[in-house]
Amino acid sequence: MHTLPALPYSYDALEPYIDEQTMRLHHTKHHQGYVDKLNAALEQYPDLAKKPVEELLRHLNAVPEAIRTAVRNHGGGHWNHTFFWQVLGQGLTLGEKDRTLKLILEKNFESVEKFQTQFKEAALGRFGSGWVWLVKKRDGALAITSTANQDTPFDQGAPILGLDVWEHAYYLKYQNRRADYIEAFFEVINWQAVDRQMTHVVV
Ligand code: MN3
Repeated sequence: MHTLPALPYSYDALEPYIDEQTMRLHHTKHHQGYVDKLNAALEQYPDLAKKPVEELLRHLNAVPEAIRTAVRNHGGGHWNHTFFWQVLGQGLTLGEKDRTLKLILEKNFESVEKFQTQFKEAALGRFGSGWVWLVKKRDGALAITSTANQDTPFDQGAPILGLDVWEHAYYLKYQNRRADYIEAFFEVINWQAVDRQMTHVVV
């Protein structure tokens, strides 16, 4: 059985950038919903239910067709949100401690500002629901990419940062103003967690 992981901070920890009510609903209703539906899909497949969700998502073609779409959507939803909660946090700016990461961003995007501009463009350009990612490719270079719905970016590289651009992630506070939500996101990135991803991911 897959379970909803606890948030690594309180529901109001990201105020005023991401509001408490959105975080509470997002975690206890949306993320919980993906976990429940993933478990329901796997109920008749005890061998698959034992595997880490990432393994199922990386080998979707090996998942029986009867539950493949459910695993893709709800398993993807579970993995994506679990990852998303980890890369959020306050007071963890891209400062001296993350100098290496800053240099890596500068090497790949010229400057942190240009990285943010490109990331924002990708987030605004994702039509409908989906995610925007910073991924580390096999050659070690970083790239910004986006996926529809709850699809994961594993085929494009190892995700080291992600942003949920589904309306449920921002509508209560920002309504149709996705751009404002993206700007707010830049204020609550846990750069130490991103740095950890960068150092430890296996592409
Ligand atoms: Mn979401």
